[in-house]
Amino acid sequence: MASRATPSPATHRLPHSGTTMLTVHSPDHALHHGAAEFYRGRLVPCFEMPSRVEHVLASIAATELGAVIPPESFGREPLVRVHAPDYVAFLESAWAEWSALGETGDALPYVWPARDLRGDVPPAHIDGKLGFYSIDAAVPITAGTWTAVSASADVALTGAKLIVDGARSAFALCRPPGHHAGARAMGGFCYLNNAAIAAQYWRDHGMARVAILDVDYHHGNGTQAIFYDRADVLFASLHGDPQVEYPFFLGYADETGTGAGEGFNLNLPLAWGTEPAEYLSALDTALERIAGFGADGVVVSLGVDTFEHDPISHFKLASADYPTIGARIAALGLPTLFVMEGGYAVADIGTNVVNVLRGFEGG
Ligand code: SP5
Ligand code: ZN
Repeated sequence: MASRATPSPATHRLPHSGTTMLTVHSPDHALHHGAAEFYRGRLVPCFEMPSRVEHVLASIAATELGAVIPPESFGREPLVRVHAPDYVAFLESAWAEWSALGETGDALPYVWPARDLRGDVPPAHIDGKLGFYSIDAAVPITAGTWTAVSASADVALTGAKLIVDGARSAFALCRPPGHHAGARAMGGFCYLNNAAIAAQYWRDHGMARVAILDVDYHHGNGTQAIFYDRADVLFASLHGDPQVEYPFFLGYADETGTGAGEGFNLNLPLAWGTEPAEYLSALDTALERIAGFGADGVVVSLGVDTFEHDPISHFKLASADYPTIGARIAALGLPTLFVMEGGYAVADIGTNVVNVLRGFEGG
């Protein structure tokens, strides 16, 4: 019941054959194009830009990866399985409320309910809502943001459904990314948590245990928080040490889960300057934990901001290291959904992503 063509047994296998992995992509991502994010006292151009996706699509087209297909629409229901309904409503109405003020530039927050303030009362005014529902000022809301973020979630859900329907793997080319978005907060270029939405979809469609492997350079604080008290979804992450790296306030090794979720969260923080050998050793630690968990499937939060030339990150992976990551993930032998997260060395993103996927496919 695979939704893709099965190669005939007589088909001669070329060196990169077996690359039947479908990519799910929506052009609606381009409707989200923030101008600026707040960084060190000034507004700087957004690192998270539409051309990222175009580079990945170009690399897919230039290789022997499988077809690119559009997403189905899943509506609101799978979103509110991991996000609070009031947060989803905020994302949907934020631009209309902002533009009603007469503002024409991007919406950004400027005040947050930090310690000693009320964090339990959503304000009525859009200025208050922007802070209430965010962790930072790297999440501009534009006229097309809601269309883009809901399409990005549909991309992840379509990939998840392909696997429920029998595919071994799929690549959800999500944009905007998702792993910094919590149940009720945007942040770090993320609005809806695509990986978490996909993992929950799998739980709701027959998988008893789902693992999420987060290989983005930054800790997936939103994903961790969403599943922190649950034993049915294991979260394992390799990332820049939060003592010196965004998101700073989550991602430490002593965060192991709570309540029923105790023991089902694994953080492997790594120092600035981490070299490939040390990175791959940490990856093996995460993969061993996932193998021991007995997952029915694994969602990979695939950021390639671990690249040595990434403009905002500090690991030392080369393009030639990415096939190894894919191959080691494949060795789990599990249904695998790759969900695009970060990666800002724009011209190299395509090469690095396709290298992971081809490494997974054995190419
Ligand atoms: C999905 C994802 O990878 N989000 C990353 C969010 C990172 N936000 C902090 C950005 C800090 C920008 N640093 C600029 C350094 C310029 N040299
Ligand atoms: Zn990242």
